[in-house]
Amino acid sequence: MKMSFRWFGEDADPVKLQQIRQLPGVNQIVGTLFDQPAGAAWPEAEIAALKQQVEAAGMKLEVIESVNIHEDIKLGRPSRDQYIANYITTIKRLAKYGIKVICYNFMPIFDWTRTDLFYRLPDGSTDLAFDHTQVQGSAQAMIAKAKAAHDEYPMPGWEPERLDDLATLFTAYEGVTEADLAENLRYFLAAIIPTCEAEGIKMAIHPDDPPQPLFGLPRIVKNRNDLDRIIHMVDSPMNGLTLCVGSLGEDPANDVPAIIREFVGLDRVPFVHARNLKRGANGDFHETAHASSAGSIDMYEIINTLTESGFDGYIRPDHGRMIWGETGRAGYGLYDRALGSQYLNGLIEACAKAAE
Ligand code: CS2
Ligand code: MN
Repeated sequence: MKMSFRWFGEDADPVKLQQIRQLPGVNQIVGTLFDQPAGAAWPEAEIAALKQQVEAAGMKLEVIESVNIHEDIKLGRPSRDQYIANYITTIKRLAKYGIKVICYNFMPIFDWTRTDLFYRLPDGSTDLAFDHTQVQGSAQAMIAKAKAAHDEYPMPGWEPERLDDLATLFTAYEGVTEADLAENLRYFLAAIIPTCEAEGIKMAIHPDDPPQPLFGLPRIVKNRNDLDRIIHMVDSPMNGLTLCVGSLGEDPANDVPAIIREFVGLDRVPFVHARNLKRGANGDFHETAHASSAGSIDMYEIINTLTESGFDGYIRPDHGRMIWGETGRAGYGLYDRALGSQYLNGLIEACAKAAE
């Protein structure tokens, strides 16, 4: 397994490459061009510069997270073909600079959704949390509520400057069913996978987070059956999954070790996100430190199952707590993800040696 660390770029990330470089056994950066809007063809010069920065710091750049999907592709609008053409251009340019895996998601309107970015844990640290009672009601009611509130920290995706766009987007999704969204994903994959095959790039779709429908929007990457449907939409080793332990694990009905065994066994998992969380009732949860003892997920079982299944792809710690007074991007500070990387490396070494 190749231990990696997500980094948002020199301007967007308070964490420095030189700091990541000092983590033992972390040799891979999961990079992105943070400023590129969904639908853009990524400029080659910026890809080249990112690669150069990472290599100058003594690490490798082989995974990109994320190349975001334009809403017109998810909605199946006629204009999607132009955005798909741009996506293909981006794939070719990334391949030219040695990228092997692209992590992406197919969630309408929002990426991950949390109701609290500063949930306080008993040890005084903070982490991300989800409380279903705060996301009840229609999209219209949610928008009205968000407009009336003057929160210092609105829910991610519900920032005041985005609310008018949100209303338009929600209208566009009226009547779009799960079957429609799945068909639009299939159309996208059918268009891009031949290029991925030619260029040697694996696509790795990220699960919906949380893995349940929200605000009446369709969700199609929630559980084992969804993943099974996706890998068969276009039956190619380049059409793969990001196995996000935390996202899938938020639903107690998901048997994450069984999902690992099945899809790693099929060689469809190029990328793993490893994090822990504590589940509450009704789909509620808060995130925790990575250790098994901190949350509901047995991380030893996760790493041991990956080892037994022969997983040799990229893995990274996922969201971390904010500890030791660190400020910055919630979920993506240095300290707790650094601890997570070392804990995971310990489990990986122990499981590998036990299997020898
Ligand atoms: C990530 C996602 O921060 C996170 O939760 O796992 O934002 C992920 O990068 C995207 O969904 C992938 O497109
Ligand atoms: Mn994830």
